[in-house]
Amino acid sequence: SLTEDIEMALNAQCKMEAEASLKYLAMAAWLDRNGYDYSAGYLYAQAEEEREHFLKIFKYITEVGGTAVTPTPSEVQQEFASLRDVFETALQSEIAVTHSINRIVAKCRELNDYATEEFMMWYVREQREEERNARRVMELFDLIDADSATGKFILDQEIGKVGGTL
Ligand code: OFO
Repeated sequence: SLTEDIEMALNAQCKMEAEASLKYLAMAAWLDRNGYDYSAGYLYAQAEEEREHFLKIFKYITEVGGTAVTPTPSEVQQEFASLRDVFETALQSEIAVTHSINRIVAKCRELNDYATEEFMMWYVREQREEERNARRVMELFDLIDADSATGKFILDQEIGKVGGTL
C-alpha cells in the first residue's frame, strides 16, 4: 500500500499535471487569438493530454488505496510576448515536470515502492517525448526568421507539424 510520502508526492504531481493542462489551454487561446491556428491546435491537444496525465495519476492513487485530492490550480499566465515566448515557456514547464517525475521515481526507490515506480515509468517515457518535441520547436526558431510575417506564417505551420496538427 501507499506510504504517506508517496501519496503526497503523487497528489502534488496531480496538481502539476492539472496546471500543465491549464497552462497549455491559456497558451493555445493566446495563439488562437493572434492568428497562429496550427500551433494553437497543437497546444489545445497538449492541454487534453495533460488532463489525461492528471487523471491517470488521480485514479492510480485511489486504486492503490490512497486518497486522491482534487487539486486547486494556481493562476496561470494568460499573456505572452511572442510566439517564441509561448514555446520557450512551454519547454521550461516540461523540464520542470520531468524533474518532478524523476524525484518521485527516486523516492519510490528509496521507499521500495516498486509498483509506483513501475507506474511512473510511463511518465518518464512520455516526458522524453514531450521534451523532444518542445526542443524541436525551439530549433525551428533558429532555422526560420520569426521577425517577418512570412516567417511567422511558416513557423506556425512547421510547429503544427511537430504537434501532428498539420
Ligand atoms: Fe508533459 O506533463 Fe504531463 O507528464
